[in-house]
Amino acid sequence: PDAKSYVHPDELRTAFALAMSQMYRNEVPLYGDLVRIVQGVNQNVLLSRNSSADTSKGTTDSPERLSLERHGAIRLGLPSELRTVQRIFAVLGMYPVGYYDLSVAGLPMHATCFRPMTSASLASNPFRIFTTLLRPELVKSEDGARDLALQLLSRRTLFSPELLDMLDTAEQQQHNLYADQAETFIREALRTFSWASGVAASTADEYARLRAEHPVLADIACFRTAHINHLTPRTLDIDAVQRAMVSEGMAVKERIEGPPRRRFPILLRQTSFLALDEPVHFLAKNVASAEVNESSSTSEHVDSRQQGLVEGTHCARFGEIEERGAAVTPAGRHLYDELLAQAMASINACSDGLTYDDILTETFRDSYPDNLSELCRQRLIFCRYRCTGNMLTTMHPDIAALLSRGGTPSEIRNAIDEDEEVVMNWADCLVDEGVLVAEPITYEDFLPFSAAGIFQSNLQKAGSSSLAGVSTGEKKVSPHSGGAMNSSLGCRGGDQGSLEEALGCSITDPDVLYSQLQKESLSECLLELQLTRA
Ligand code: OOG
Ligand code: NI
Repeated sequence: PDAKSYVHPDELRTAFALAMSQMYRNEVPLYGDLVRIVQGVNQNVLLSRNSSADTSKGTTDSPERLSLERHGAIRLGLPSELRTVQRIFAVLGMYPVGYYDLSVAGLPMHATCFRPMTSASLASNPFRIFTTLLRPELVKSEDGARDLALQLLSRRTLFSPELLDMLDTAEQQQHNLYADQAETFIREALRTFSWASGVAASTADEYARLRAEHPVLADIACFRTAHINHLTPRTLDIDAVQRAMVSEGMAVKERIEGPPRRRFPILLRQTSFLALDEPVHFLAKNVASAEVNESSSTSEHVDSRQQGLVEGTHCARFGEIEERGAAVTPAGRHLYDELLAQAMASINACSDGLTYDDILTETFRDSYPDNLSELCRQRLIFCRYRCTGNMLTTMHPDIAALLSRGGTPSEIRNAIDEDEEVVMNWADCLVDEGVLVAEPITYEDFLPFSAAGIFQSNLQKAGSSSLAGVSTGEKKVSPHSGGAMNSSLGCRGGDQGSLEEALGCSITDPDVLYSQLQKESLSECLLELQLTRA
């Protein structure tokens, strides 16, 4: 019938994200509480913003986007798993953006973020999944933990046959699905990311061996699913949500990751409630030895022979909140990284009772501009430009020359590429004259040191002794080096090439996307001004 048409990937992503949120709420009820708190705080902030008509505070994202907005995280063990996950997310309009080397923080993994890339898709639903892949070569493993992990991983199947069928179908239909297919796809994809009642794929003993090597190894290799380990709603005031979480009695991570609280938010600030101890059912019998003893080849065959399960616990799943500010340029990022390092050096040298957050606030106050016009003028943030409707009085000769090079949008964009600084300076003038307004572009990505801080506060139980570097009170510990939960891992540097090989496609550089958005908005303004002048 001709009523049959494809579901738009943006719609599919929204349906998937809502279903995932519902699933996680059922699995981790505390996440439901978190969503409720965040919605309350966001409503208050929006009310007070409307009444003061204040648009200088950063995000101009719609309230609709805000209420839908969240990110999740999964941890994968094998390149082949990542390849299929990449295919799943492509159907949802999510593509790998950004490379995150987590070895800088002592974690044997690297990551990318699957997210929408166009401004229209981001506005419709920016749902993202931070996806890490184990780097077995970074696990020291003198006692065979690495081999055990790989053995366990080689035995599991994350994807149901129905899901794989649906992926083939979607790819035959240029990454599209009809409504009935979409329903199957979402149901089966969610299965991949569910907790699956905590039935482990290993024995308690195997789990203990991996955990002793590195807690993340056990979390990745001992389960049957690529369970999401948190879902993160976006808030407009993370400090208010943090206070509300504490007053509701949640065990909350001690400090907020990312930049300090500012009048004009940049990048990303994050905090979480700590991971919960959850019941796990371990296999009673070692699958490998069962295979040897009974020469059974399929794991299903072995599973059906499991006589009872052994009860245990696993601590990894948590709830996180985030506050998003402006995307910064490479120069803005460089300054951010530098000030972070400076604050860290100061806390280690400091002895007069200041907390890391005090020092961070102070370090940024003196050196990182905290208002829109200075941030723009110093080219520290990416902006989207709009015409206000005020007439252009004089055309700058350089711009006139630039416009004379062509009249189509793509010709103008090329001209901007060649003469970006001229156009940016001109944009500054027009903003001053009230012909253009600049709005910050929301940061859609992640921060590797923050991610490491979140990881480390959740991989071990609160108060656990080897948890390095996430405590505000502790002064001689670097808050971000994270450091070796296990001393075996040195800093080996990233390996984007091998992550891309696993993905089967290249990773997009987020700065390229932000810069494109900025230039597109400028070229649209140029065209509009030229037309209204003529
Ligand atoms: C991922 C942690 C990173 C974030 O928001 O920075 C992350 C994980 O724990 O698997 O989600
Ligand atoms: Ni997160």
